[in-house]
Amino acid sequence: MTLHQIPNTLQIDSFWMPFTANWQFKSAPRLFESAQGMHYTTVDGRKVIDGSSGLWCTNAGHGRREIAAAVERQLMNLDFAPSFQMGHPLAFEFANRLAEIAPTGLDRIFFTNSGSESIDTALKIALAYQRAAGQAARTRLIGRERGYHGVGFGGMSVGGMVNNRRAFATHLPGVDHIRHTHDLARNAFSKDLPEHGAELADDVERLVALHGAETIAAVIVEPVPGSAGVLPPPKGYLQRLRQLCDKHGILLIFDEVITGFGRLGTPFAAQYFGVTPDLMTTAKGITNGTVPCGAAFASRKVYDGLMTGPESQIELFHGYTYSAHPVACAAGIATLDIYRDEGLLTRGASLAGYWRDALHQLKDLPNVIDIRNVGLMGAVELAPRKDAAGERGYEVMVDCFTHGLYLRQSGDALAMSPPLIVEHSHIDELVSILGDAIKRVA
Ligand code: PXG
Ligand code: PLP
Repeated sequence: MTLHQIPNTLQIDSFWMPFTANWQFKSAPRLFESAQGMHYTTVDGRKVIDGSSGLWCTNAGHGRREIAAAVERQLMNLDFAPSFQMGHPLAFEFANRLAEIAPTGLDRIFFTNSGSESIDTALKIALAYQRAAGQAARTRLIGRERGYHGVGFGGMSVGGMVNNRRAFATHLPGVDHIRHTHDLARNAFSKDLPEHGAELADDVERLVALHGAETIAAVIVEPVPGSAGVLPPPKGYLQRLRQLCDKHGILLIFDEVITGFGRLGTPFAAQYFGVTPDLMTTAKGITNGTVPCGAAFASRKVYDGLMTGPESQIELFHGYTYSAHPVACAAGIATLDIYRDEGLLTRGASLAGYWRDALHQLKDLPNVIDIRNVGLMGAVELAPRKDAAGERGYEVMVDCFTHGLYLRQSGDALAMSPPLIVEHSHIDELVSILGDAIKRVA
């Protein structure tokens, strides 16, 4: 089989692919068939190193037998159990295990099936909490430009990536956005956190002046925006955001769907930055990407604020058929066992320096206008071609795939975050393939 050729028995028309140029893809499909450890194998039998942990989710690497075994055991023992007015022990055990690694005090856990659902859940909890606290006028939700919070109407509305919003005219009312922090003029080629831009958090004051603090329920940000191309926050920015939210009685939500489960060398980014939000959204790495699952973490203040009784009252009219699905709980507990036994939630801390130095070696290659890193996340940004933004990035992504590296492209930025089992030799391999691709595409 030649490169990119697909089995001629495979019909590819019916699957409407998500976030994909379907027409372009189907004319030259890129198909994975299996995966083990740090590598995928394509349908034409080539090994491809996984530079982006699948879609930022396979934090413990691929093909983990312990998770597969736990899933099989669970399916045979209790395949489904309702979590509405019923329960099963594994859900409580999984929540307790998550609470053990959570940022201080964020130990009340609501299960979902994805990041998008976790965002919807956290936004709805924030609104319900404010209302229960006698602040029913606090209905506004504030996001940030360039933010990605999934694709539900809530997440889309607070999100700030223009292409994800444009075609869908109806957004939640009363949403506004603070400015993003990406500032190439001042911060290009920063190592770890950029020096400039903590004052951009003061944009919260602008929206408070415009709308009135008494109308704002919550601010939601990714501690490190991932989909927009890995944008580490300026030093002191998140601390300032926390102070301003406290000053104005606004809940702070961290969307840790990407940054959660060890990506920065701490269990969550909240711990890396020493800033604790009131609510935190997660998914992806919660089951090592194996079984769909997500969770919204809430502080005691938020949870207790909604537990007002009477005893027979349902406190939150919200939940999914598959909230705390037994198979997801089994996969999640097996995943947390691996993270604990292999020290993966902190392993990134010892690799971050090597990762940073390796990425920044690409600084002088053609068209490279920025390199960013924090923890085990990183991105290389290329200058856009005239009138063809994203084209160069796409070509580099395809060239990398052809030469054995899978990574994510966001416009002209190539975004990476390898599984946390990565070794120095893998980082060398990844950076070498990416560097050659950048030179070839030029
Ligand atoms: N919040 C954040 C911060 C995310 O990164 C979501 C919410 C939504 O999660 P679900 O599970 O509903 O997809 C995400 C998802 C990429 C890429 O490479 C990023 C995501 C998903 C797919 C691709 O940019 N992030
Ligand atoms: N649509 C219908 C008709 C339903 O009955 C349900 C759940 O019972 C849903 C949507 C929501 O599905 P889920 O709980 O899987 O999000």
